[in-house]
Amino acid sequence: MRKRALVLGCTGQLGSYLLELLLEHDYECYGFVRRSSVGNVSRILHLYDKVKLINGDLTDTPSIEAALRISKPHEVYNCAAQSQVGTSFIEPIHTADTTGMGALRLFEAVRTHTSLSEGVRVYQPSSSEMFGLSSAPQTEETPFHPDSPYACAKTFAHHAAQMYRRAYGLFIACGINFNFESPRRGEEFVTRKITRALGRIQTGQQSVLRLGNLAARRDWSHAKDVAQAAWLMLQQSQPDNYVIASGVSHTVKEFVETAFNLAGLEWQKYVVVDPQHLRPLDVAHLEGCANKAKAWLKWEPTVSFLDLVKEMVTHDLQLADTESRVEPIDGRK
Ligand code: GDR
Repeated sequence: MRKRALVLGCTGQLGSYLLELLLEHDYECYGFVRRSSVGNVSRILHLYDKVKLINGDLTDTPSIEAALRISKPHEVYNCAAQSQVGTSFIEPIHTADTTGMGALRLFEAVRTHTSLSEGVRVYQPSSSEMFGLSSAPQTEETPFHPDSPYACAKTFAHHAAQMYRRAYGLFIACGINFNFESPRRGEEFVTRKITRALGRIQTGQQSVLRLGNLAARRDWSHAKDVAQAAWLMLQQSQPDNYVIASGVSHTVKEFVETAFNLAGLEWQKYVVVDPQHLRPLDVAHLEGCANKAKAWLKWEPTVSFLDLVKEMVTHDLQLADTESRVEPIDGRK
């Protein structure tokens, strides 16, 4: 029998890579999609005829229950959230409602719904942001010090996942994900903001790149590798928590330098530190130790920092080049 998977947040970076992976493994795939008047499906357009999409929202319990009823999943991947840390300071309630309560609504819907809870396996993406100021390298045992509304919401969801395991025997596995990137990364996150700006600078469409904290140190891996880890977690006999990280960290400044060097540009000529992009609190150093995932899941990150930056820069230089050549038709001619 073909396995069925429901991917919440399937239009996002991680959700789209997960759909590809699950289709490769011959799953019958369902995607849970938030309605949007401007269209938010560009990352999964190439999968449209292979995935059944169900409209819904993590703030709306009946729509989650309907998605579970329709898809009858063996595996549920909760990739839906308000995932921007900076935005969470501006929209703390919305972030708590989607990222924190949204996960709880899903767990509760799985628990109470049908015969599902018997066999269904749930993947919950927890976040390295939960560690806050705990010193690096961080492991599954490192204490949490959430320092943003987003981190608080993720910590709540992480604890709820474990409580649902213990109280009801639900299979909920948590990937404690460090930063993960790709050419599909949203443009408001720092890596993609940098590579998109680089392309526009190269093609004369932008002259200045305004950034915030250049000293922040992050552990960046490829989103495809994180999708692979998520799937592996649900193939185990027991649910557990796993740090998913490359084990190497770089500062935002190092990302900028690497990207600009690849394009042959001097970053100092273009980058301006703008206080508007500083957060009220910003985690200084995140660097994960993924030994547990390596030992139990046989997971390994496959893309180095340099190859990740290269892939994003190459993609965004091409994209900007294409954009720069789009000329509206002059209706007078
Ligand atoms: P992060 O990712 O907050 O680590 O969370 P982000 O790319 O937004 O920031 C990384 C670091 O860069 C600094 N920074 C800037 N960030 C943004 N977005 N824009 C800027 O202009 C800028 N300038 C400097 C930030 O202050 C920060 O220190 C990501 C998200 O994907 C979360 O959902 C996920 O849980 C964690 O990674 C692990």
